[in-house]
Amino acid sequence: MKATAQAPANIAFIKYWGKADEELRLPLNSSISMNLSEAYTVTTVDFSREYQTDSIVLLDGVFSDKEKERTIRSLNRIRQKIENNMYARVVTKNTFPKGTGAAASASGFAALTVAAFASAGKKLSQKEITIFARMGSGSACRSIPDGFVLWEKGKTSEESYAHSLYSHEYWDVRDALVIVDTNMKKVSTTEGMESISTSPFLDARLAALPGRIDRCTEALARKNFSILGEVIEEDCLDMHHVMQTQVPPLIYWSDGTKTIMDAVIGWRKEGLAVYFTIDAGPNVHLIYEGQNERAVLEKIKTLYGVQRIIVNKAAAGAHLVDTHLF
Ligand code: 2P0
Repeated sequence: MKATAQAPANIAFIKYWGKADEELRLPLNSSISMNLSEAYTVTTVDFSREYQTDSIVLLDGVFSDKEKERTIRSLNRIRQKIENNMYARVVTKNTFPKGTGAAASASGFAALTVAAFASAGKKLSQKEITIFARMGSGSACRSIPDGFVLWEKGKTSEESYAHSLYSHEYWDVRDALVIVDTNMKKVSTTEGMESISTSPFLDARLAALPGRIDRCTEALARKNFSILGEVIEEDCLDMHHVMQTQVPPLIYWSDGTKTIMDAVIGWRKEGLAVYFTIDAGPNVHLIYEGQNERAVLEKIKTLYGVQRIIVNKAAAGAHLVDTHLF
């Protein structure tokens, strides 16, 4: 039976960087994110006896062999759970450029997991679905629940799941994803994380994280935007500090990235409440409240090197939709 799911990308306020267990994708730390309304993946899965093999197609793009293998490993875990040996046809599309730090793997594995279980007619709890999505790509578990999401690191696979802290309607926080570079990143996040322990600053990061998680959840609870923005920026810079001091160093920033970081700090001095965060790529997410959108967009337009801006509100989590891709 065909089933189609739509899943948002998410932007981490407190980042996931480093695994305690590579195979299960258990993270070294808990993380917090917001789902993005305009950056999402739609995936149709059809498990059927008619197919002799799995086929995986990305519309408007190309999957590498590695990515196909990883998708098939996810399908295998799902087949084991549903006790079924049927092959699947998978067709997927993204609304945003792949490999730009816009977390296509998060929305991709979230949509795949929801569509695959629905195609097999298997109902799981949301918690269980986040666990299966996590094994595809860690950050994918955060794209399943609604709105503002906490991924509990947990010590075992069953304990490492994501849940909603607040719905997408709770607070009008926005994320303007400023694209300065659409080239594929050179080092994948999975590969990059493998050498995290070579950074002399990892221990300091891990020691600071529980306090940061508390500050972030408290800022959300109180809707205190300046505390939220400060902790988001602090954690972004801290994660990139670790990345940049790994061996070999991972430097995801380009000139365009730094131009925007500097500009944001300047705009704040002028009284505009906007903060930046950056994932494993050169593009910059600007975080601000809805009431400041016009002012933020006016400012971005003055910058050199901006290719595209994707303005996001907080979004619902992964869900089934009626229109199939084939
Ligand atoms: C995050 N990132 O928390 C951080 C910020 C990248 C930088 O989660 O190996 O693609 O598939 O579990 O989920 C990217 O990590 O890594 C990520 P895998 P994933 O959003």
